[in-house]
Amino acid sequence: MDRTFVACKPDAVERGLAGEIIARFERKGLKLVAAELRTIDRSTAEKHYEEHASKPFFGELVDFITRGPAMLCVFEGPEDTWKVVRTLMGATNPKEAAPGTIRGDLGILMTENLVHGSDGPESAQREIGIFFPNL
Ligand code: IDP
Ligand code: MG
Repeated sequence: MDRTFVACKPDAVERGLAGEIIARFERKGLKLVAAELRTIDRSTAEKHYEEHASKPFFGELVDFITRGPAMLCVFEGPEDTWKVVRTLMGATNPKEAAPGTIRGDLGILMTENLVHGSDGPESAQREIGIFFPNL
């Protein structure tokens, strides 16, 4: 089985949408194998998003992801689980995300786009290791 990392971001938890988001992945056929409601600390957030460290929005992104509890999850499926998750998430900018996707149905702002999913098998392994080192 193949695993990936998902986070229902603080905006999703604030709006009471963590259950809705998790349910969409479950209905697709993915299995929830780990979950924890946790406020991510700043150094963990900076490590998680290190690929964006040089971007102008990095500070704002770290402020956002650490502003309150996020629902951190690991999902498992038969293959390419990261890709299945990304398809259900929709485009990064919710204004461009297709209807039927999480971001397309539930969000408007790029800075409050509800959900994170690893973008490949290597980042899935890396991010599971950051957030669930004992898994
Ligand atoms: P992804 O979440 O779809 O993988 P990334 O390009 O990895 O998108 O960006 C990480 C997160 O950074 C996005 O989900 C979004 O919250 C934020 N972000 C990306 N681009 C911008 C931007 O241009 N302005 C503000 N925030 C951004
Ligand atoms: Mg990304």
